[in-house]
Amino acid sequence: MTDYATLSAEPGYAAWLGRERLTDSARLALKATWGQALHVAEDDPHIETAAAELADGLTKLMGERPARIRASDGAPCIVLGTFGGSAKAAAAFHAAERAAVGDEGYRVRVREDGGRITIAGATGRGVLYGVFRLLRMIGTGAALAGADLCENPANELRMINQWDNADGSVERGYAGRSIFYRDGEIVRDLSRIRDYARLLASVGVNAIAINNVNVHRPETLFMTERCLPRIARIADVFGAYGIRLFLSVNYAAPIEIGGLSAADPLDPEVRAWWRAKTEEIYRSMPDFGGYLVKADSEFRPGPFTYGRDHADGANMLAEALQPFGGLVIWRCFVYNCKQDWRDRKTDRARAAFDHFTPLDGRFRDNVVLQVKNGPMDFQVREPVSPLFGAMAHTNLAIEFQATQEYTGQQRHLCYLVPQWKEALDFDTRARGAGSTVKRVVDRSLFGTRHGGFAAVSNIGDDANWTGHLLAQANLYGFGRLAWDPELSAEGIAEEWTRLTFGADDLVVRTVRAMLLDSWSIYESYTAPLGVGWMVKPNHHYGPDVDGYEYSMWGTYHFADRDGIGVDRTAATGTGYARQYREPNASQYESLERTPDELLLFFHHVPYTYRLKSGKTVIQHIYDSRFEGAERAEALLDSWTRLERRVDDGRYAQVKARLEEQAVHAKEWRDVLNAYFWRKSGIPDTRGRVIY
Ligand code: GCV
Repeated sequence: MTDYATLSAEPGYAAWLGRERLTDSARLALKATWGQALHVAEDDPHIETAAAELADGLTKLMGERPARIRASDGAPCIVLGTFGGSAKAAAAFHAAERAAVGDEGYRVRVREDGGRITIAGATGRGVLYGVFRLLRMIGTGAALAGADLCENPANELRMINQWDNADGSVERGYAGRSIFYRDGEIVRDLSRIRDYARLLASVGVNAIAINNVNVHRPETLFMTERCLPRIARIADVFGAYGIRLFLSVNYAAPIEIGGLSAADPLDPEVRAWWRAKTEEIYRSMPDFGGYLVKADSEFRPGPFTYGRDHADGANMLAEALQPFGGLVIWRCFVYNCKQDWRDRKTDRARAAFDHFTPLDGRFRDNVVLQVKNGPMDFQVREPVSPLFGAMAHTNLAIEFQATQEYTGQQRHLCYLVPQWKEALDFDTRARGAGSTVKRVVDRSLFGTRHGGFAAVSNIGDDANWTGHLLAQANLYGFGRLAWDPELSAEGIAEEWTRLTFGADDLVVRTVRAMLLDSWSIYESYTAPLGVGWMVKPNHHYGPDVDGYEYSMWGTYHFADRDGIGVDRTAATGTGYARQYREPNASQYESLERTPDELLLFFHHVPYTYRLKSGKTVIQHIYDSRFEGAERAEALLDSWTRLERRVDDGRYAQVKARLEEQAVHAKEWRDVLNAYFWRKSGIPDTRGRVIY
C-alpha cells in the first residue's frame, strides 16, 4: 500500500486545492499586505480549521507562512472570527450586515487600501466557508481590493452519499477501492479521509453518509458497540470541517443485530429498539446527522413486509431521531425489478410517483424524501422526476449521481453539471410558472422544513480520487451547485479548471470547452433520443442494446421491426406523461411537442418518423453515432494540444482515458448502428453502416 506521503504527492491528489504558487508580482503584493498575518482571537474548532486552511493555503500561494496573531496593532492582516466571538469581526460590519448572514453564511470584506481583510460569520462553519471563498478568489485571479461579499448557501442539506462497503468495494465505484474500509474493517489511518473532508468542505458540502445504501450484515454492524468508536473518529474528522456524518441503515437491523423476530414499524418493541439504538449512537456521536434508508427496493427489506407503507417506516425512525435533531433521509428509488414488460401499462418510470404521492403530508417533520433527478435511474437523458411537483407537504431533496454508472464510468469524459442544471431549472408548475425544482428543494416554493441536494460520490482510493482526473469537476460542481444553484455550468467549469490547472489561457479555454461539450458527446454515441439503458448487464459499461439485466420479456426501448420508443402517453401508453402538471403533461403527451431529445422516452414511433431537425429517427441514430465518435476523437486532439502546458503526470492520465474513450465510442457507434439496421431493415442513406 502506498504511504500517505507518497500518495499525497501523486499527480491529481491535491485536486482543486493544489494552489499553485502565484506569479511574482501577485505574491509580493499579497506578502506586502494582508498575507503577512492572520488574526484569530477566539477558540472555536471550526475557526481553528479555517485558520489552518488559510495559513496552509497562503503558504503554498506565497511560498511563505503568514504569522498567526491574537492582537493586532493595525498592521495589515486577515481577521477571522464570528460576530459573537471576535470583537474585530463584529466591528467590521453594521448590525444589518451581520443580520444578513445565516448559520452557514459569511461575509468577506477587503479594504481598498490593502489594510485588512475580514472574514466573518455567525458561526465558525461560516468563517470556514469564507476562508475557502477567499482562497478561491486568489486562486482564480479574482480582484481582491474592495471586494465585499455576503453569501449564504441556498440549500440546507448538501450531502454526499458513499456507496462504500465494509469489504472495501464501492458499489458503482470507478476510482479504485474505498478510502473508508478495507477487508471488513474501518481504516485506522484517517489522513486520506481528512483530505476528502477538506475537498468537500471547500465546496460547501455539509453532510455525508459513509456507507452504501445497500446495507448488508457487515455494515449493519457499524451501529454496534464494536464499531461505533471507530465511526465516531471518522465523524470527528468530518465534524472539524463542518460535515455531519450519517449512516445508511438496514431496515431489518432489529432482526439482524437486535435479536427481534420482526422489524414492523408499528411494533412497540421494534420502536423501542430503534430509540435505544439511536440514543447509543448519539452518545458516541453527539453531532450525528441521522439515517439514510433504501427500503423495499431492489430486494432490500422495508415496511412492506409487515403490510405498512413508507410513511410508517420512515416515521418510526424519525421518532427515534427527533430528540437529537437527527434526520431520516428516505429514498424514493422504489420499483419492481421484475416488471413484466408484456404488460404495457406497468411502467418503472411511474413507480416513485405512484408509491409516494398518496403519502404526501404523512411524513414527520424530520423526514426528507430523497428523489433521483429522473424517474428511472441516472440515464444520460431522462425527463425530470414528476415527484418534485407533487409533494407540497413533504421535505424533498434531489439526488444526483456523480459516480458515472451510466455515463461512461469515469473512463469517458462526461461533465454532468449541465445535466443537473437542466433538472434544477425544470418548471414543475406546482405553484404556477417559476415553480422550479431548485425552489422545491431549497424550500422556498412550498415552505417545507428541510431539503437540499445529495450526490452519489465518484471517489475512491485512486491517487487522483476520481480515476478520470477531469471527473473531479463533477464532485466540485456538485458542491458549488448545491451551495448556489444559480451558478452556471460554464462558470463552474472555468473555476474548477483555473483552480486545478492554473491560469494558462489555452489550458483554461480548452479544458472548459471539453467539459462543456462532453455530456452531449457522450449522449450522441450512446442511447438515442431519451431511450436509455442500452448497456451490458450488471456492470452497465459498454454497448448492448438489449443487455440491461431487468430487460426481461422485452426491452426498455421496445425496438421492433417497425419502430422504437416507449409509449408513456395517457391516451395509448403507460400514462406516465400524466404525472406532470400542466402544461408539461400535455407537452409530453403530444408527439409533436415533445422535445426531440426525449422523444423515445415518451413515444413509440416508426423509424421513418421525422424529427424537428427534418431527419428520420433512423437516420438520426446513424448520423449522431458517427458524429459522436468523431467528437470523442476531437476531445483527444484538444487535449494533446496541452502537452507540456499541463504537468506530465496529469497530462498522461487524461490522455490515456481520452484514448480509451475514442476507441470505445466507435464500438458504441458500430454496435448500435448495426443493431438498428438489422432491426429496421432501413440502410444508412450515406452508406456508412456495416454489419
Ligand atoms: C446502490 C441502481 C444501481 C445500484 C444502486 C441503485 C440505488 O440500480 O445500479 O447499484 O444501488 O441504483 O440507487 O439504490
